[in-house]
Amino acid sequence: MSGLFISFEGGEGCGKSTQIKALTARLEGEGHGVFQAREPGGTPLGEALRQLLQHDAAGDGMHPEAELLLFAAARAQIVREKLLPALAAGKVVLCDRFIDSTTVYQGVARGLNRADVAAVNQVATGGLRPDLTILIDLPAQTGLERVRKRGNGQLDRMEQEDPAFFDAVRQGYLDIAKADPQRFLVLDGAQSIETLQTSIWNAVQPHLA
Ligand code: Z5A
Repeated sequence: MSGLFISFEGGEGCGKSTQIKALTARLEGEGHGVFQAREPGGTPLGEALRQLLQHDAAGDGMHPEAELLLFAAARAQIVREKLLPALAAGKVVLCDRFIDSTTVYQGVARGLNRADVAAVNQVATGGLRPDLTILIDLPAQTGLERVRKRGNGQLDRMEQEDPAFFDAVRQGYLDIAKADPQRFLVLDGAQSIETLQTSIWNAVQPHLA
């Protein structure tokens, strides 16, 4: 595998998509091939699972264990169908959410057994791990307000969780980042879009050498 794998993590509305777009433009401007992905989604199967996880009535009353396995199924597909081929072709893969979302949302916030979540992540990825993970940290309320302002007022299934759930997500991310400082770059998402762009570029550049 010769490409570079960068994942973006954080709570709702923290600015991942905005930064992925800016980083893609910069990388492509410098002649790098880029492959953008988002989770759940990015393949026909993954997009169908996304719809089921977030919106379809068939997902009402979904048990946390079922949710875990559906996110994992979407990941198993995108890893093999898209990410591994892109990395093999030498591309920079920018992924909006990856294994850490599962660790934090299903493991920490939903309270599923952490060893089980890690085992499911392992099956889904076949061991693929990001070279760099950019965690954009933001108070949950600020991110949710951004999403509400941006959107059509309709919240998906997870966006309707109570504030304690999102506070647990934020703390969960900070805890796993602290435990793996080699892989994680933690940024304050309340900074301007441009300041964040500069910090991300400074962190990515050494990996391109
Ligand atoms: N999930 C899970 O539970 N388990 C898993 O394994 C996986 C996912 C993979 C996916 O949500 C949901 O699935 C997510 C976790 C769960 N649920 N929750 N809650 P999604 O894909 O629909 O959305 P998201 O990833 O949570 O976030 P998002 O809505 O795509 O937001 P974002 O990409 O982080 O932010 P943005 O779109 O770049 O910015 C949001 C707005 O803020 C926008 O209007 C920007 O212009 C503005 N913005 C961006 N940056 C700034 C700064 N720096 N200042 C001010 N305003 C800004």
